[in-house]
Amino acid sequence: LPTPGTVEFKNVSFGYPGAEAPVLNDISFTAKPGQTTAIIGSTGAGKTTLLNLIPRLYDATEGEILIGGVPLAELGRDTISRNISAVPQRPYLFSGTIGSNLRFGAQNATEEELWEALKVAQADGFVAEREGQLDSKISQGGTNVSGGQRQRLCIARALAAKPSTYLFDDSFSALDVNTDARLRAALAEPTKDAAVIIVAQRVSTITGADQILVLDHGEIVARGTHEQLLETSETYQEIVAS
Ligand code: M5T
Ligand code: MG
Repeated sequence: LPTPGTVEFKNVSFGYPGAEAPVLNDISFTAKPGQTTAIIGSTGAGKTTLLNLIPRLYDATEGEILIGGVPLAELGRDTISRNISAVPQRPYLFSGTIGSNLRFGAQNATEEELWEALKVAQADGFVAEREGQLDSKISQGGTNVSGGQRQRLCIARALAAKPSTYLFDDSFSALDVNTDARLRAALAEPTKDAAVIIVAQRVSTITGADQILVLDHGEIVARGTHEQLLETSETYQEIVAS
């Protein structure tokens, strides 16, 4: 890819098949490598839908999405999945070992690399305590680990794949504030050359973002840094106050 990582939305609109009203309206932004782009907005605003368009879970109804300057439609599924790691809002583990779950998308990762990813994701501690460690079994759907552990294992899985673009859908809100802060600080180094897009519930998760997009009813109603938005956006002020 010419400029790997860059995600560009050009006047993107989207409606779910069969639904009357569009869920996203005329969305334009660029998420650059080495930067964090945050998306915040009330429930139902369209944050997950927006993220899901990037790995082509759905295709935009109007407009265009480019990755590394290339329209999504021209990139093969393989290229897309090799370059993008997405941590979904409801992260999923399949039955198998912790190691095999982490190697999904990173088949050749060494054990050392897996532990490194676990460490960044603040998951090394509880994995080390489990009998068998990387070989310990995960039940179907990951029901034998807690929700927060599942989330951190999925973050570790995303890191192990070493993609050029990261998508985190509300991946930090199940964590306590301290773990959230530690995890995001640890993420800085391994994601330093990647485009990182974070959907967040908590403002504290994204105050350091290079750009924050405020999404409301499928539209970007404001954008800027935390400091800029505090001055310019009533919607953002309401989110901060809530
Ligand atoms: C935005 C509708 C949803 C809402 C709007 C995922 C999904 C959503 N919707 C569908 O009709 N079908 C679907 O498969 O689209 O929903 P969202 O993108 O999930 O919003 P969000 O991520 O900002 O909300 P939340 O609660 O995760 O903060 O009208 O019904
Ligand atoms: Mg969502």
